[in-house]
Amino acid sequence: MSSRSAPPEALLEAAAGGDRVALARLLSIVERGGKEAGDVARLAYATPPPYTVGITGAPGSGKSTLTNQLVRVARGGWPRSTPADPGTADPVTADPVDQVAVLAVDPSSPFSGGAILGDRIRMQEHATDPSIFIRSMATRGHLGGLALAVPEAVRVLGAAGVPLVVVETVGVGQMEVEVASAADTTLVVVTPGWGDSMQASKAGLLEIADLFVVNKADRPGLHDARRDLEQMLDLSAPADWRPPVLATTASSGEGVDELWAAIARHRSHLEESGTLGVRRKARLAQELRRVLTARVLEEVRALSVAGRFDDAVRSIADGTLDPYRAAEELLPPVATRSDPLT
Ligand SMILES: Nc1nc2c(ncn2[C@@H]2O[C@H](COP(=O)(O)OP(=O)(O)OP(=O)(O)O)[C@@H](O)[C@H]2O)c(=O)[nH]1
Ligand SMILES: [Mg+2]
Repeated sequence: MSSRSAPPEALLEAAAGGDRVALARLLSIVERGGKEAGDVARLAYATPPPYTVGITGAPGSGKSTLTNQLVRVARGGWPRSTPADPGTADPVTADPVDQVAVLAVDPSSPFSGGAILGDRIRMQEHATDPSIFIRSMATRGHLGGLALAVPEAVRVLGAAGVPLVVVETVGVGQMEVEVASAADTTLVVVTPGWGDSMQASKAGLLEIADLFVVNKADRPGLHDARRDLEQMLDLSAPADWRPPVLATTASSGEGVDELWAAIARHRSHLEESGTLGVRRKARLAQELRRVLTARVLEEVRALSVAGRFDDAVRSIADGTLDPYRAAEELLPPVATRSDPLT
């Protein structure tokens, strides 16, 4: 059977059995969006989500190198750490991660070129490892497409049996932040000397970061970067989780074990406090809002090419109609439509 024409059920079954081509096809469907993506969603959302780690930060800060290292460490399993003993990662792994998927997301680029090609090369040491699945996702035309596609892709990976998904996003703009924060644990990567260049985005970063990573710790300025972040955290409203600031040298792997242990601690914190469920629900609400928005925009697009639209424009030009009444006629207010949820 050619999996190109295979129904989503068959593709997902094959993907869960380790068929990477089937998994890649499912993700391509999700990336394209539309009705087929909806059919895949019906299956993907029936399974609980995988644990998701988001990594964001300025271009070139070392996210891919860090992801590469994290994947290596994660394959050893979740470190055993208890709240009473948060500093140490037990070398005996409690819960080996038998599969890891990496989604490299580039909202700034409509093509899977440049930076992502570089990522592929950096991830090559894992390329032949059957337990690691790497995929890049770029914007395919429609605005907001990635914000819809990435969470669905994560769910597809989960439904295919992948317990851990790392989502790397390039950049620190609004879209990147939205994509990155669609994770259970969000890492914000900065480098020594980051402060001046990212002044404007500091507040936004603070909002999404569960952990700060000062990467390129081998470069001068580590101390200042850490102090800068700690001061910023001091000024923010106290919460039950204060994002720790970790230092890594991704190119050598230094600090990555500690980073992984900190991710595990954050996960334990979320699970034990019940925050994980609350946050996931909030993200689902956000996702549903996005899907609704996309539908409305689709309707608007369809309306604006219909004959009735041109008629309305003519009437507005004649002075017999105004844009607001025209809009109401073309798209009746929600209250007057039949409510699909009742
Ligand atoms: N000195 C030093 N260089 C590093 C470190 N980590 C990464 N690099 C180098 O920094 C450059 C960028 O690393 P990437 O991992 O591609 O950074 P990135 O954040 O994924 O980059 P984009 O995806 O393009 O935004 C590469 O040349 C890395 O080898 C580090 O800890 N120390
Ligand atoms: Mg990268």
